[in-house]
Amino acid sequence: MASSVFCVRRALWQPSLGLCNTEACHFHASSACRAKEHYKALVLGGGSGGITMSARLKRKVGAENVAVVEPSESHYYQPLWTLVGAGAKSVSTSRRSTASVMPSGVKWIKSRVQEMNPDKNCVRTDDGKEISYEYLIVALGLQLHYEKIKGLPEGFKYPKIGSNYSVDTVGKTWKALQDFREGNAIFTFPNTPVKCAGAPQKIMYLSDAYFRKTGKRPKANIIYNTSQPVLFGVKKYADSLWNIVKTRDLNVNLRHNLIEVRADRQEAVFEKLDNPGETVVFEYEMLHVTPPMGPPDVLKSSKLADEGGWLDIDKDMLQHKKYPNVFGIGDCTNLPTSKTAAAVAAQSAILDRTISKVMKNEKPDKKYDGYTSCPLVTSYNTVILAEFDYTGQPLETFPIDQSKERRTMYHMKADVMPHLYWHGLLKGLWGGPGPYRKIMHLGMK
Ligand code: FAD
Ligand code: UQ1
Repeated sequence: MASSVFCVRRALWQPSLGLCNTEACHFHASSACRAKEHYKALVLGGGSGGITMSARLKRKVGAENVAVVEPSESHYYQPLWTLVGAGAKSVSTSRRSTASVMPSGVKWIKSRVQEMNPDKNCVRTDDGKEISYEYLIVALGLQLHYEKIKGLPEGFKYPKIGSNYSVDTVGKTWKALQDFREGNAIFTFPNTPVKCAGAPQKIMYLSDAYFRKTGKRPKANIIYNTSQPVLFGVKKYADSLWNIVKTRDLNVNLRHNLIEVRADRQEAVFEKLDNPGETVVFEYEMLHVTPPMGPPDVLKSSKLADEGGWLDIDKDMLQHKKYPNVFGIGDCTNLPTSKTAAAVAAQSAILDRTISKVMKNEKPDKKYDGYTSCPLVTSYNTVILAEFDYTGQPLETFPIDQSKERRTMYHMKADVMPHLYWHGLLKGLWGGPGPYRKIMHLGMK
């Protein structure tokens, strides 16, 4: 490992000569991995974190020196899917072509990364291409595992079941809501880390509101079956949510993990995590599934992963713990904070700074505080805006009590955030609300 560090330093001391020009260097990329393509900055994944970082790197090193590996033709603003599942937005408003969000001049490599070889500074794609790099930014997101629930994903071909977590199934949530007649409406939370940990219950509050609006509420028994021991991880917001759950007559079962869906019979099987071996079967008239999630396979099988399979980076600087020319952002990382686009925004500003420093062979100085945010949609016109840091302490932008349901925050979530995403975050111009927080709180205690 010492030789890798040595290499990075040499490359930094002699930027005009390109990467590692001595025989002593272990990762002279072009000879080591026979790559035909080489980039100063290679970004893996063209989702929220990948596009954001490619825009920032373009400003740093020039568009021609940056490439993004991303197989999908479409880029989605996933936070909108909560509202799509509830019929408040159309799925088409969440989509843009990958070509249109790729910063101009940046090379889009339309392939899937199949292997990462950080000892040789090179990756291999599914079409056999080898690409070498000087700096690698890993932004591969996470993988959904519907197949870990018995009966899925094939159960999605039946009605009454949907999932806001995939573009293929989010429309089925709205259909199930509209088709609901009488019975149990069940919402689940798996026994794994998830992205946007509030989303599994946001759709429950929206469903409750929809049933009330359409006169179906007296015929609906609304149930939230979560693997978690709590309703939400931060007490301030959990207290507000428990209040809502009580006043709206919603039933919460903690430590209930979905293990099987019998979609032909409209039955869902849960294991009780506190009583090993015990299962319970619920009939449903509507089922919203939040699938188990995990790190991407390609990452899990690489040297870049920690023991859990997530990208092993320093929680302050976002630099890989063993490979100093590798960095990470977003859902694929092992940062101990809640996985959201809001977190990606805050991380992008820090990572930008860290990479600048490393490129100049200086010590990174700015630290990521774990900032993340979850706009908890509690009806068709209210949101509780949860914002917090690594310590689980609220880190609120606005000088008001954000644990209260507010119409202004719904407007921010539904109408303002999409613009901030497409025109601010993805252009590398929005690094989270941190700088504005101080101004907002001026004069406050
Ligand atoms: P992604 O944006 O998922 O991007 C990963 C990219 O990697 C994808 O484009 C994928 O195609 C690509 N990829 C995967 N494998 C490979 C491979 N082998 N080779 C090359 N490319 C690959 N966040 C909020 O801040 N607020 C919210 O209200 C909110 N609500 C949400 C609601 C829902 C229903 C969902 C699903 C998410 C929500 N999020 C929310 C979370 C947010 O969308 C994610 O945290 C964010 O998109 C993470 O960005 P990322 O770049 O890490 O991953
Ligand atoms: C945010 O920065 C962000 O990324 C663009 C989101 O993702 C969609 C969010 O949901 C939120 C809440 C933030 C934080 C921004 C403000 C103004 C509080």
